[in-house]
This record gives sequence, structure tokens and C-alpha cells, in this order.
Amino acid sequence: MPKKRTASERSRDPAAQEMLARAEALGIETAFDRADSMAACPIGVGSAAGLCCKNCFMGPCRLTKEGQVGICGATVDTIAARNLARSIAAGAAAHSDHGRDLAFTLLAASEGKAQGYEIRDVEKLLMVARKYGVKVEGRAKEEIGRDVAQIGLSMFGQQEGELIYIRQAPKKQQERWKRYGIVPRGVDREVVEVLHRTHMGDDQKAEHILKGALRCAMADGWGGSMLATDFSDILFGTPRARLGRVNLGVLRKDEVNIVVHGHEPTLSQMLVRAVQEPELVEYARSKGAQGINLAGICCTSNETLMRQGIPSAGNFLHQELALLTGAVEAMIVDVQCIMQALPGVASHFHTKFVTTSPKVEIEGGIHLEFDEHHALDQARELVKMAVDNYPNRGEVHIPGVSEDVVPGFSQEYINYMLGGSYRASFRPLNDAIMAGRIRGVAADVGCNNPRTTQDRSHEYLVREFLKNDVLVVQTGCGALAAGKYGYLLPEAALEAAGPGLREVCEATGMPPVLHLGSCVDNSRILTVLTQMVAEGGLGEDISDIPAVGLAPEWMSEKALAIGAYAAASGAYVLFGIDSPVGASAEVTRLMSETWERVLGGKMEFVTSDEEMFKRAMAHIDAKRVALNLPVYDASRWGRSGDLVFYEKMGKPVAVEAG
Ligand code: XCC
Ligand code: SF4
Repeated sequence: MPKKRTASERSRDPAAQEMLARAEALGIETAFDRADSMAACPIGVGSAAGLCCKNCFMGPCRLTKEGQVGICGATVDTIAARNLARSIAAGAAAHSDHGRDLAFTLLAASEGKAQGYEIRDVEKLLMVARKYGVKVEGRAKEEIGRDVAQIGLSMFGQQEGELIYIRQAPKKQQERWKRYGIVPRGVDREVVEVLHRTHMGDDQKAEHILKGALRCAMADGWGGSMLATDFSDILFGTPRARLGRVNLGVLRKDEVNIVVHGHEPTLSQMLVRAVQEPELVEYARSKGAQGINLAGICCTSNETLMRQGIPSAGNFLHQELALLTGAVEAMIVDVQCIMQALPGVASHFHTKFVTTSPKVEIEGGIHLEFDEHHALDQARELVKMAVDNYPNRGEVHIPGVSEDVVPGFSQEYINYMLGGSYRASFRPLNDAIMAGRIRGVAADVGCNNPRTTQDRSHEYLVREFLKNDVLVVQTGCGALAAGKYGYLLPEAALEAAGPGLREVCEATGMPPVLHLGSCVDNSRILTVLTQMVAEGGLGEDISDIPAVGLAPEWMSEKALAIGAYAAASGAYVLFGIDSPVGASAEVTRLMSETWERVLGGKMEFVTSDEEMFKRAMAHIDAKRVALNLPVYDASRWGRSGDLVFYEKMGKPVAVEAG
């Protein structure tokens, strides 16, 4: 029987610790409790216990002994590859289907049929139109938008050729993809093909199964996700740096609190509008509240945080904790990462739990199906429901913990930030890496997982990278984690960054950690890395850049899809927790050695944070050597102000290294 962990073993976050104590006092169970009382099934975790295949009903086959095979003869290697491939397909499907819905919204908005929506970022629309080969001259934005949406939709059902976005990648990487045979043809086709190939009696060679999985992941990263990002920007505006706030303390004692949770920006964007409408604010006052406070959880939160500065109540493991405050009038969810436990937690309070996606209903929740044609009216109805619920509030306990953040670093904004409107450029970033001011780039992304201490790995990795002059970029729950500890602020450069990175941050005013958005916005990282290659001086493709990707607290299948497309794109990707393919030495080797040889990137599962960090730094330094860049030397940087003055004056000054 696993033992109950202490508060600090469960979460690094004091706000979470406070709420977990309250949960205990109220006798309400959370994911943290369930993770303590139910050990993970050892089959399929790490290398020790073996694997399970459930792909047909001759099984399920549980392979726990050396050399054992399934009833059909399937080996551990085949089963490990098949299981991973299916997870990747599910992850790619989730991201991409989210993209599809945005394409439908853009189409409806362009045709004037989507209440409340419009093409807000014309510049982005034109950029995407040019990428898609849509004529722009002399046409209204609605006409262009309709064509762009239709081409976007056609990418899902496309049967042959290659996805449009593939051409955006560095040339050398495109050639590698062609040679290895993993260029995605159509988004839906690749997902379907993985499901077909992993059916009983189909593809049974581990490397070949993984190739199918990579192609499917590519259809996500350079397809569905990239499209989701582009279309969200067109509809809701390309993010730019702005001030926001993160953690449970953003909930208000004297206001109606509405929490949006999930991933899609569509309904939440209408809620952003509705909560500001004077009639509704007035209505809230009539019920005794001071106003209406919208907050978010997970990636719906990232979407509204980076675009409108709507505060975030926290990341994945905060979803139950937000309800435990007793201060939430309504939690409105869309898709993905929504725990089934939520209606149960809500039932202890006055909180209304509302599902809105045609794809997601949860027992115990109110279902109010979202329809983009009447979205604004629906948003108003939801806000009204929350306001009406305010007088039903009982005792409230909101932890006084929250932190300022500056999110919103789209590739467009980074260009602007580094060069201004007239000389928008990535040059300063590349130069800083080449000179060694910035040693490399680390993308820390992905979830929380109650099997480990919430935020511990994210915080540790971010802290260590910054100290070692590695610029950090983040998305998803990892970004919200870092935000809670003050890393998403320019001031963090002064306190946490090494001397070189600090110089760069001081010169540009940027935080040492850049929040790039939600989970689908990992596509922004691909775009940023591609632009870094194009800018010159850092090699010919993404695999040459001194960069790594990490998902230290991952739990979702989407994380595996992201990891796979990042590796296919040339990145070294490290996953924490444990390995889902550890039972197969062959699959583990394929994903590391083979992928690196043929694609330039690889994917490894590492249990310890320290080991992840060590491998990441070794990789960054090795890539610097391969590019003939100067060896990183902290003592060369940060000699500003007094140090330079005293040096000139001839006073001996001890310059601290590191
Ligand atoms: Fe979900 Fe995107 Fe994971 Fe967070 S990070 S727990 S997937 S919300 Ni993508
Ligand atoms: Fe067992 Fe083979 Fe069926 Fe999998 S596909 S459950 S290994 S018989």
C-alpha cells in the first residue's frame, strides 16, 4: 500500500498545499489522494514489469517474462511500439480536432454566420493566406478568410501529397522526412492509418510502426496544431506581451468567479466579452457581488491569459483545488484534460459545473452545447447562470497566493521585441547564442502529474537552465507552473538568470522565460526554431541548434504526440516520470539512436530531474561544439556598471564565475 505523502511531497505550490489541507478538513478527495492510495499499474511503466496488449480479444495479453509473446505471437517490441503509436494518434487527433473546430469557426465568421466572431488580425490572415497560396490583392478580408478556412479544412481530408505547412520547415529537415517516409499526407488520414496499422494482425515491425506514428505526429505539429495556432491568431489576435496573474489567489472573494477550463479559445473568448458587458456587471451588483471575475485553468486559460490578460487560476492539478475554494460560481469546460472528478468536487459546494463541447459530456455536469452561430448569447446565458448562483455561496477560502506574469511571446512578437517595428528580426537572438551570452534554448512544456510533486520538476529545470544562461521557452501547464514562481517576469532575469542571459534580458526588457502559449502552440516553437535556422549562423536545420525540449511532468497522450513531432523535427526531447516503452529495449533504442541518425532528433524517458538536466546541458554544449561556437564561459558576461568602472580604474575586482 503506497503511503500518504506530505503536503510538500504532493505539491511545490503553497496555494495547492493550503487547499489540500482544506480538502482533508472537508473530507473531499482529490487526485492527489487517489495517486497516493492507488499505485500506477506497473505493467507498461519503466523497464521492469512487462507490457500489456489489449488490441484483440484473444488477449488482453500480459507479457511479463523474458521472451514471452502474445497469443498471436506479438513480441514486446511490437506491443510497445503499437501502444505508443496509438497514444500518439489519440494525442494528434485531440490537437487536430481542436484545429478543425477553429477552421469551422473561421469559416462561419468569414460568412458572417458566427455571432460575436470576426477576423481580428488581418495581418496574420494575410500571412497565412500567402502561405496557403490564397490570392489576397483587392479582396475583402472575409473572402480571404473563407478561402483560408476552406483550405484549412481540406487539410484534414487530404489524401495525397503533403501538408502545406511542411514547406515551412528548414529544407534539410524536409529532405530527411522524405527520405525516411514520414511526410504527412492529410491529418485525418495519418490518424486513421495508425489505428489501422495497429489493429491485430497488421503492422508488426517496431521501426515501421513507429514510422507511422511519426508521420501521424507530424500531421499534428506541422498540421492540425499549427493550423489551430494560426486560426486562433486570426480570430482572436496574435499574442503580444502583456501583464497577467497566475494562481488560485486570482479568485475574488467579493465577485462572481467564473472559471474556464480545457483547451479551446472559442467559447472562452465570448465569455471574455460577456463578463465585461455593463448589463451583466450591473446584474452581478444587483446580486450583491462587486463584479464578475473570469479566470482559467489549463490551456483555455493560456489562450485567454496571453490574449486578454485574463488571470489564470493555475495548471492541471489546480482544477479540483479551484473548486475547493468554494468561491467558484461556475466552472465551464470545453475539451481535454478535464478530470471526471470535477462534478463530484463541485457537488460539495454551490458551484455549477458546465460541459459545453458537443464531444464532451460528464455525468453530474450541466450540458449546454456550444454553437458558434450563437456563441455570444450562450456566453451571456452562462454568465447569467453564474451570477444567479452567487447568492448560494457558502463559506469561502481563497489562498492569498498569486504572481504577476508576462505571457504572449508569439514568434511575431519576439521579432518585434528584438528589433522594433522597423527592424523586426531574430538576429539579436541568434547573435546572443553564437556569442555564448545565451548558451542554448530549452523548451519546458507539458502537464502536471499527481504521481510526482506538482511543479517540482518544472521549477527545478527552469531554475537550473536560467542559472546556466539557457533561455527558456514554455507552453501549457509548464508555463503556468513557472509563472507561479515568478519566472515569467522581466525581473526574474535579475534574480535567476546567469550573467549572459541577464545581459540579453536587460537589453531587450524580456523575461528570461518566454510564455509561448497553450499546448497547440508548441507549433509556435517549431516556427521560432525554423526562423532561427533561416536567420543564419546556427546550422542548417533544427537539429543543429543548441536546443532541447522537455516534458518533465507529462501525463497526456497529446504530450507524446508533441514529443514525437518535436523529435521528428530535429529536437532532443526528454520526458520525465517514467517510460511507457521501457519494457522494450529495441523501441527505446529506435526512439533514441535511430531517430537521431535519420531525423536529427530523439526522444528519451528519464526518471530523475537531475539526469534530465545533465543530458540537456550536455546536448546543448555538444551542439555548440558542432557549430564551432565559442565554448560557453560565464565569466565573460555581466561585467556591467561598477565592475567595468573598477576595472578601468585599475582596482582589482574578483569576478565571480558561474
Ligand atoms: Fe493538459 Fe494543455 Fe498537459 Fe496541461 S499541458 S495537462 S495536456 S492542459 Ni499541454
Ligand atoms: Fe494478444 Fe496479439 Fe491480441 Fe495483442 S493482438 S491482445 S498480443 S493476441
